[in-house]
Amino acid sequence: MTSRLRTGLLAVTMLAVGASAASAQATLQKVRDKGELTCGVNTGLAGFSAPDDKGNWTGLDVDVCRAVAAAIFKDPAKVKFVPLTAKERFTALQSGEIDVLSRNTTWTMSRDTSAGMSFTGVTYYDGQGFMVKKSLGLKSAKELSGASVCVQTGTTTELNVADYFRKNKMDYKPVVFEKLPETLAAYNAGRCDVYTSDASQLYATRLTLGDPAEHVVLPDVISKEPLGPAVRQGDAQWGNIVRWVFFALVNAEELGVTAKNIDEMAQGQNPEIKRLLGKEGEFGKGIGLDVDWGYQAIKSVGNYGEMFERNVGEGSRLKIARGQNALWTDGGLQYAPPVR
Ligand SMILES: N[C@@H](CCC(=O)N[C@@H](CS)C(=O)NCC(=O)O)C(=O)O
Repeated sequence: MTSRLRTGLLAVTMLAVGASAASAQATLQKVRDKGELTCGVNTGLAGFSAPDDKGNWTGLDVDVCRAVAAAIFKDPAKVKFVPLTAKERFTALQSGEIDVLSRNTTWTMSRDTSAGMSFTGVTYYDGQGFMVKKSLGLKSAKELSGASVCVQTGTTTELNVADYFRKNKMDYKPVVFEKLPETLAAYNAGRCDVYTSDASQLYATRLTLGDPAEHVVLPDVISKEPLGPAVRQGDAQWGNIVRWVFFALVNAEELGVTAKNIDEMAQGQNPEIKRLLGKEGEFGKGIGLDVDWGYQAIKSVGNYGEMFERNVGEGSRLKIARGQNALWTDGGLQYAPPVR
């Protein structure tokens, strides 16, 4: 190779690297140019993301995106929701079809390191469980040897169930589907003995079965399913926006800031609250947003506890206890680094 050719090649390579680094940093700009955030969500899972008959989306995963939109646009309505199946979700993020994936997705090492995406936090600590018909009279998952198990493909659920039965030296027959309605219909029609998924989803989907009281969730929790939002790898600023918006919601709960009292709290003297709400310091700068990024997020969806209760807790049909999702100060796992 001549040295001119080599210099030329080097220049081309540097250009390409420069271009990809620039585009990698561009998600915030892209979102601003579109005038809305494109958010990948579940096709319909009560409490997490579900559209009503007018096409309004609600749920914990939905609120995460609304909070991000509010931090950017000062308007939680500037979000386009894209419903995705378990199998479709990662391609949608990798291809740029969505800006953030907020769809009951478990943070695992392979997804975080080898699938072109990065997780930004844990919005719901979950674990995998089993649901069976009450009439079977089962008390524990250990009694499931020989069972046929309805499960959705492209999920950690499918992998965990294989581990669980192997570890316990039990046989099972997987009955695998791509979509949730098919999986549930199969379970309901008796094509399998067991339906397995993240425990939160067992409670959500049980409500959609003919008579919920005919089904029981077994007490066994067989895995760790830390669910959280993910962004494309390589855009650190964008990852920081999604990460810190969620941290702001958790910090707000810890500091007693709610959607209702936020204006009053912003006038108070607590320096931690002043920083969180943009009354002191310029913490939005590092993420390319205005000083009131945290204020806007909290004002629009409430703090994490409010979001939890409204969507999946006492204020919802699901009535899930805070459990591991309580704040660390209440014996739970939710803990956010400080704004300072
Ligand atoms: N958290 C697990 C499971 C997520 C998942 O997709 N679960 C299914 C079973 S309920 C689901 O949400 N399906 C809804 C759909 O595909 O529309 C993962 O990230 O792999």
